[in-house]
Formats: sequence, C-alpha cells, structure tokens
Amino acid sequence: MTTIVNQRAATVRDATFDLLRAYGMTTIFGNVGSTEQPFLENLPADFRYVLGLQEASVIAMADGFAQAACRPALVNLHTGVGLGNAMGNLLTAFQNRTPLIVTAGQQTREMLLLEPYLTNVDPTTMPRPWVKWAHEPARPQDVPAALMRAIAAALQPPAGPVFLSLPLDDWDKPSAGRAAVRTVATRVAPDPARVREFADALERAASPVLIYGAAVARSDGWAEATALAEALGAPVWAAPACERTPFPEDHPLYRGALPWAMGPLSELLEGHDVALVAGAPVFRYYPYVAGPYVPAGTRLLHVSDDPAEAARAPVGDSLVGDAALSLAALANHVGERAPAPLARRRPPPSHNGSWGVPPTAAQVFAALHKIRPAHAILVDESPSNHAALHTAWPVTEPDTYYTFASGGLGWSLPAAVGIAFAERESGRNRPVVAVIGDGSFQYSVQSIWSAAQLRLPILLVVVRNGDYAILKSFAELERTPGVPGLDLPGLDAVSIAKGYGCDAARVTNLDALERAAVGAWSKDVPTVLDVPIVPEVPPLV
Ligand SMILES: Cc1ncc(C[n+]2csc(CCOP(=O)(O)OP(=O)(O)O)c2C)c(N)n1
Repeated sequence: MTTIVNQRAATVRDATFDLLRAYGMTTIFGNVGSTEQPFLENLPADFRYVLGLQEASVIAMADGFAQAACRPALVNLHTGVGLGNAMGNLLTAFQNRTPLIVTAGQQTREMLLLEPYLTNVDPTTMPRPWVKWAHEPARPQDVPAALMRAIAAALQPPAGPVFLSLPLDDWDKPSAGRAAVRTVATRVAPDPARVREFADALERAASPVLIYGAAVARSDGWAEATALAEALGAPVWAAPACERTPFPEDHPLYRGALPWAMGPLSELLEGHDVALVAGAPVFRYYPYVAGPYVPAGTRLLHVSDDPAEAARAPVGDSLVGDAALSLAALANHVGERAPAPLARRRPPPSHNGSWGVPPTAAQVFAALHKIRPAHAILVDESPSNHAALHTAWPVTEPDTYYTFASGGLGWSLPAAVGIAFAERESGRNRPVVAVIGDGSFQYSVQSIWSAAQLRLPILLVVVRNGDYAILKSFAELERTPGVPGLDLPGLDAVSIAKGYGCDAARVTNLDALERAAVGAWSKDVPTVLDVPIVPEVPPLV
C-alpha cells in the first residue's frame, strides 16, 4: 500500500513531520544541540519531546519504549558527539532487535567540506556495525523518503536500529511535495518443506528437548511455544542469557535457564537425541568453559528470523522464520506424543519474615516478589544476583520481564523508564519494578531525572553489595586474582536519586522495604530504594 499523505507539504520539515505522524511516531527521545535545533524549532503541538540528559539514556529509554509499545521509536541525537555517547546502548539495541530510528543533526551542507566544529565527519561509518542502515541524504528533498526507507529497514526482520544524519540547513528547503507512506511485513514465514523435515525429526525423536529464546517473546509466541511443547511432551529450557522470557516459568514442562558456557550447557542436554532451539542464538556464551556445543548424538535444529544468526551457529540445521509462525507450523505437524515426566519447578523460596543484617540478595528478592503488585513488570540489571532474582521471581505472564542482549551495563535503568512510559501511554499501566546493581545504577543514572519529569511511579531497587561482584566471580573462574577496580565504596544512591527529583530511601529491614515499595505506587515520581545486602560472590556457572 502506498499512501500520499500530504500533497502540500511545503518544506522538507513539513513532509518529514507528516510522515512521522502517519507512522504514529510523535514522541521524540533526544538530547539536543545546535545541529538539531532547526528540526525541533516550534515543535508541532501533537509531538512530544522526551529529554534524556545523556545519550546512553536517550537510546535505552527509546529501546524500552519501543519494546513495550511494540512499535518503532524515534531518537534525535547531537551529531557525532551525541552518537558517540549513545554507541554502547546502540550496540545493545541492535542485539535486542529493537526498531529504532536514530537521527542526528549534521553541520550545514555549505561548510561540510571544511569540517567545522561539530561536524559528523564520517556519519555513515560511525554507527556501524550496530545499525542495519546508515545514511546521509544526498539532497535535502530526499530526507522524507530516506526516513521512510529507514523505518522500513528498521522494522523488517531481524528488526534493529538504523541511522540518519540530517544536515541542519535541510529543514526549510522546499520538499519534493509528497511523502509516500509504505508498510512492510514484520514477520517472515518459514519454508513449509523445511518445517515438515523439522517436524518429522521432532516426532521421530526418542527424547526431544526445546530451547526457547527472546524472539519467541518478541513475536508474541508464548501460546505457540506452549502448544508445541505440550504436543511433544518435551521439556523446555530458556536459552542462555535470554533478554525476554520466552515461556511461562510456572509451566510443568519448564526446566529453567540453560547456563551460558559450552561444557555445562551441553551436559544438561545429555540424553536428548533432538534439540530444537527457537528464537535464540546457538548459543549465547559468557565464560569459556570447554566442552562440546551439544552432546555427541544430539541433533540440533535451529529456528531464527535472522539469516546471519542461523549462519553463525557452529552446529545444527537451520530454518529461517519468525519464531511464533515457525512454532505454530511445527505444532501443526507433530502429532501428540506421550508427555515427558512433569517436573514442577521448585516454588520460589517463601519469605520467612526475618532478614539477616544485612539481608542476602535472595531474601530481598523473595520479599519483592511477595509484595509486587499484580501484573508487575520486572526489569533486571543485577549481574551477580541474576540467578537469585530468577529463582525468587518466576515470570509467568508475557512481556513482564526485560533485560539486555549484549552484556553492556547501563541499559535497564533507562529502559525501565521507557517501558513505564509506554505502559502509561498504552493505558495498560502495568507497574514497573527495576532491580539494579549498585555498580550498574551509575552508568545511565541520569535517566531517573527523565522519569521524574514524566511523573512515572517506578520502583527502582538498588541492591548494594558495594562491589562489582560478578567480576569477582569471573576472576575466580579465570584464576585472575588481584584485579583492581572491583570495589565500590562511598556511593550514595539515595542522595543521587534525590538530586534527580526522585523519592529515595535506604531500607535495611523487611518492614521498611514493604512500606516503601507499597507506597511507591501512589507517588508520581520514581522511588529509589537503596538496599544493602550481604556481599556474595556466587559461582558464575
Ligand atoms: C558498559 C559496561 N562497562 C563495564 C562492564 C563490565 N562489568 C560487567 S558486570 C560489572 C559489575 C556490575 O556491578 P553491579 O551492578 O554492582 O552488580 P554485581 O556484579 O555487584 O551484582 C561490570 C563493571 C560492562 N559489562 N558493561
């Protein structure tokens, strides 16, 4: 379908804003500079600008917003310098597969040849390889069509960020007069013949196992994932380091999350002759622990909507297709089998009402799980306590768990802001709880100012162990003693949070935590709770 939106769009700016309206992209996440001012001048009343105080926060707020709202988000950065600050979270958005239209101003075309102050010297190289497309239009009147191409590129599978460099003197130039609004498919259907082959292999398997990844969640595929698991009676694992929850964690067939290291992961698949991985890379590892990718005798089948991800799998046969569509097609083909022995997951440890002084992370998470409001969304950046958090807080509703696919800290805090904003905008209004390590809290901390300005009542729990604990675990595994820079004395999250306009308190006992957490939902700014915990160095695998 091609729609002519506005024949009379007089300037490049008019045509661009019309196109953005047509796509419902009337929220701009940005941090402004001189090169963006002509674009933002007298921002039309139906547009809204969300200011982030640093570009890492801008990108991740937009990422969280796009994921929770299930639509692309628009970002406006300050030329090369703003893009530079944004790069870490741009890498993360790429790995998260989030469709972001990242724009940045550029110096005046008249002066570009001599590279004046704030020139983005090589704007299409700078964001690579973490964008699907990077472009600076050759002529001002190409800006709207370039934006349309950017939207199409961002949305097509695998979705991801794109980048446009937009010279500041383009906006008041005459437009070509019309902006074509095109739509694109956001799902790729799997090859039916290949689906039959995979379904036959699963049906003939003596002991199939299913490994589901974040793309199942992104494709809204919980029902399809469950239907296939139940038809096969096969156990289900979450892929290692999943950024979204792919399967109800209270389902009797759910076994847990696979570890992020070769040897230990492979051991858990022993005894299965066929393993289907859907919607995840094969595999996302962190430490190197030698071992086979899968046990000898296990055939691996891989479903991914990303041909590059399918190509780089070191073992197995692949099928390119949307996770939900592929799982539905597979479920249609396989007959019912005798179910696997059901192993109910251990219930989360019940909270016994008393805390140590200070409490363990597990005690804090059990308390949070107990007092969480209905349908709460959990956003997680608590590196060393990630496993304890998962044990205490099983995710049982779709789209209620978010973390990041890259390993780059500084994503979850701003993403929680974007998610809470999208929840309010959509009218779903699910409460957002973010659990953030005291180290992680610092990377994009200024995003809590945006949340306070947006009047978002988020609960932000900073677990304070006073160190970079996961790196101490890594040091133990890798036998690298004496690494400097792993302790974090003298940080005061409460003062920082208050300085950004949030409500904040240090809580050291269960009653105080309960009171503060419950009270968070009647406030109109975030509540930051600094919770000292016992420093632990849990095993990495
Ligand atoms: C952008 C970025 N910088 C540095 C790191 C390295 N790193 C990984 S985990 C970690 C420590 C996190 O500390 P904290 O949030 O307090 O969690 P803890 O490990 O103590 O649970 C660091 C510095 C990273 N992953 N990303």
